[in-house]
Amino acid sequence: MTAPKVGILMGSKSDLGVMEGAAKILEQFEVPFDMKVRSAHRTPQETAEYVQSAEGRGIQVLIAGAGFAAHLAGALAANSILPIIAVPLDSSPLQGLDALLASVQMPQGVPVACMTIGKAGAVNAGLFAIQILSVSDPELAEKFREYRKQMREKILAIEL
Ligand code: RP5
Repeated sequence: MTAPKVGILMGSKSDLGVMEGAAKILEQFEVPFDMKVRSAHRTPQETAEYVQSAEGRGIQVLIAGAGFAAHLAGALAANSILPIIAVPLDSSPLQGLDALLASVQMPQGVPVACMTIGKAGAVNAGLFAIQILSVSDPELAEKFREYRKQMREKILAIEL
C-alpha cells in the first residue's frame, strides 16, 4: 500500500459528506491520503498523537474540516510544522461564520491556510494540497496545469 502524502481530518462523521470533496480531488490527482475523524475538543489526545506522527509517516500536508468553534486546524498547527489547510464547516446555527473566524484568526506565529466555508472549501483544500505538493513534484504540477486548462476551456465553451 502506498504511504499517504495528505491527511484529511474532520471533527465528526457528520462532516464526511462535505469533506469527501477534498478526498475526491486527491483521488482524481492520484495522490494517496488517509482520512480520519479526530476532534480538537472530543479527542484532543488522539488528535495530537495523529499529527505528531504524521511527518514521520510521510504526510506532507494536512487538511482539517470542522464546524462550530473549529479548533481542529489550529490544534494541528500547534503540534506540527506541516502546512495545515482549514475548511470551516457550516454545521452550526451560525452557518459556518463561527468556524470561519475560529479557523482564520490564528495568532501570529502559528498560521493555517483557511479555505471557503463548506463544500467549495473542501474542494479547494484538496486543490491547495495539490498545489503545495506540486512545488516539489513536476509531474503533479503538470496535472494541475491541465486541470486549470480544462476548467478554462469548459467555461469558454459555454454558448449563451
Ligand atoms: C464539530 O461539531 C464537528 O466538526 C461538526 O461539524 C460539528 C457537529 O458534530 P456532531 O455533533 O454532528 O458530531 O466539532
